[in-house]
Amino acid sequence: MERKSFPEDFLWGTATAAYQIEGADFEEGKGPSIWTDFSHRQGRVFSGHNGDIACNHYYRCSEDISLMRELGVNAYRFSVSWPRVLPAGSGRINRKGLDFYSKLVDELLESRITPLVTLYHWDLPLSLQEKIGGWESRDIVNYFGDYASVVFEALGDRAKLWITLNEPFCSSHLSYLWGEHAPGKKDPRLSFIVAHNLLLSHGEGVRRFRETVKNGKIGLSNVSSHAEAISGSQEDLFAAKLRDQFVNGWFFLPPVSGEYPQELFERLDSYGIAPEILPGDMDLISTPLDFWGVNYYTRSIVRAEESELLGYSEVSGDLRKTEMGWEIFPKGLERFLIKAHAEYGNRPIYITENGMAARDRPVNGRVEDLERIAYLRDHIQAAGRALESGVDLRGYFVWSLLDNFEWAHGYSKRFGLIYVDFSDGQRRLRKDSYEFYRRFLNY
Ligand code: IFM
Repeated sequence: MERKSFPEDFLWGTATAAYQIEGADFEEGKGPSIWTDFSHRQGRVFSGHNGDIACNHYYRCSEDISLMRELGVNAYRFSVSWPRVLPAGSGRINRKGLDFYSKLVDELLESRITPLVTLYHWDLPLSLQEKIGGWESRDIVNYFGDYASVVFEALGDRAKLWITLNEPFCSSHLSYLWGEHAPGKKDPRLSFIVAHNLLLSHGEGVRRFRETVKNGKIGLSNVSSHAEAISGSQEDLFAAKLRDQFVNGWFFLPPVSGEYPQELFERLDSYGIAPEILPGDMDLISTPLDFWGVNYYTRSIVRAEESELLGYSEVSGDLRKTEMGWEIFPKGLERFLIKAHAEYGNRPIYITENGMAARDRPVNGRVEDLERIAYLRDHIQAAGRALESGVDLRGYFVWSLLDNFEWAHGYSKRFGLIYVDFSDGQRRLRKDSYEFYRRFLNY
């Protein structure tokens, strides 16, 4: 499948997130985030890695834009660091922080690269965690709204494509159910409260957007997983449904239907951990959004397990796996896109993340990441097939432009099209997959 099989205005890009690439974590007026704190706590992140310097993108931004220009992308997805803009989470604005993003947007536009801006990709200002418990408190909704308004006002005259939150599934459950991400708590009840507050904040973000940004579009990027039952038994099929509701439905349905998925909600309710819904909550959550961001990496296979909180357990599949241990299943992307198109409010869709971690090593100045090339080729084809089936697909963003700080895995997992040598001044080296994508985009 070639680029010309896709619509001419299709967005082809790469994606990154602030804490994963920027570095300069204590510089230029930036405040600490919950990830600054978490990564500096012993035993939380692989080998004690942290985002203090990361890819040093804050200081090498122009070089990274040149690399994108050479690549031939026409879009770039990045996130704004809330504590870089509002060091204490609210109140005083750090002008240097806003200027950084403003210049980034200008340079992208000069390079004919459309910016797709994510407001929140997991780096909550630490002061809000300490002051109100972060996402655990409903008060966060207004704090997020105020932050969103500051950023919309600063960039919204030029940046027209926006995402409120990246993967609220992770900021709730990875952070609060399994405790693997900041702030590292393990409390099922809290994790569903956090998920609810994230969705409320998403709605508030969309509301503020309509007040401020003219001719813009805003959406939500979700983890998107294709769930399969291990057998055709009724119990396993129901388990797959619960898994689908937990990962996908919980975050894809309420914004378009104003309702949580019924079966999972009832199950949580029976354990006394369903979130409390106040009058007006679901109206705010379902403030109409313009598009979906689909972040697709893998599938999951499940079997019924009544003793588990969520009614299922995951089974390891036998397909080839990436360095993250995730099965490679491009067909799942096609199926998920068709499902999202049919079940989640018939909105335009951007694949806002897709890519794989591999054990990349430079040999004589070259990184031959053949598996990644195959992965990208097969997923782009799957996206093309979904488009042919009638899905309103508008764009595809490779995760990621650069090798970067992969959260609890630190720098041990490499997702980039560009190799970053973290032991040699963050030197960049184009991998073979960069060359593959460049050719795909240019011919
Ligand atoms: O690196 C992450 C990104 O921050 C969110 N989505 C998944 C990616 C790979 O794990």
